Amino acid sequence: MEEKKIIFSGIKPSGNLTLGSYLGALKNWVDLSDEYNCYYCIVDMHAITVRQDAAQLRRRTLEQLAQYIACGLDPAKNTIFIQSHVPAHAELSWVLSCYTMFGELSRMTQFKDKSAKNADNINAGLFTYPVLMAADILLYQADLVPVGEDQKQHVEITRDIAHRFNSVYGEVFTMPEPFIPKVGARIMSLSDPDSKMSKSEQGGMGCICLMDSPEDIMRRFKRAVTDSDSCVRYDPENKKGVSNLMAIYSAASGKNFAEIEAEFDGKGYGDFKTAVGESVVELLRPIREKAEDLLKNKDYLVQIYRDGAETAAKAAARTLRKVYKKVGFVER
Ligand code: AQP
Repeated sequence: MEEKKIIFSGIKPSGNLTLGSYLGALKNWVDLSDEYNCYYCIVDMHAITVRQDAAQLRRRTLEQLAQYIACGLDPAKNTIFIQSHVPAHAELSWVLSCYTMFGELSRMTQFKDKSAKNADNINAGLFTYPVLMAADILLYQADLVPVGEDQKQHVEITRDIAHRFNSVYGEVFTMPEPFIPKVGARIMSLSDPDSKMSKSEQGGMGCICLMDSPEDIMRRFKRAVTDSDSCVRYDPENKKGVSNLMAIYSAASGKNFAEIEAEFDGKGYGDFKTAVGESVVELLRPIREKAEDLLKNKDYLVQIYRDGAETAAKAAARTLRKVYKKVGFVER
């Protein structure tokens, strides 16, 4: 029997998971989990590149695990684990940082964005973030990395690092490919359709979290920024707000853009926003309820992340051993 191809992906517990995290990442993770051997991680080490409150980070990490499972990730089929539980991530990251150029890290869009937003804490970790991400992916010899559009550049630098290492030492790392969903790859803020819906920018009217109440979700959709021409038409250049709502509606309802345009032909934005809001409420309701249930059973969650770390550590150790040997470290 042919061996299953490997997937790695992760999300930082830097805020509560959003509709963007779900449509851009988690939904696809679930779809891919039958066909691939999947490693799905909670990347807590990435989260501390921006200052976090320790108690909140710990709480969010567990909540995120519950939400992964509630979104449909079956722990029996997928390796679900916490990044800091597998030390090989930090170890490989150091080695790879010696094969990554200062210039290439300086070109990363996310570094530029995050350093502008955190001007008082432009730490080295924020700068070397893509190296740790490369280590995450390459440790598991991943073939595919399902991510939203915003993370494509980080998968590309991972390929460059892998290529550089392989050209010195032979085929040590599998070349990973990004896997970007057709719909939902970049969900924008409801209050500012020019910026991405982000976990770390919660609290305003622009962000929908997986655990939000139906009332909050409806209120935010009803206030979503659109435009003044009252026509539901997909035009991401000129009608950013409406096109974002259409992408959300399409992902939540399964309808394509032509069907959505026909459905709201001659109707105002009020009806449209209500329909989008209701479809998201129904999409998220079972996820929220299941996550709330799971969070009542801490022992179960602990068992899942311990088992996950054990499986992940075995796979990671194989790659790390090979890398250490190639670069010339004496065997323990
Ligand atoms: N708005 C989005 N639309 C589509 N996909 C998205 N993703 C995140 N936001 C959207 C995808 O979800 C995964 C989460 O990655 P992450 O948490 O490690 O990094 P991120 O992209 O930096 O996520 P956030 O929510 O913006 O977090 P903060 O605010 O902490 O930086 C990735 O696959 C991402 O593409």
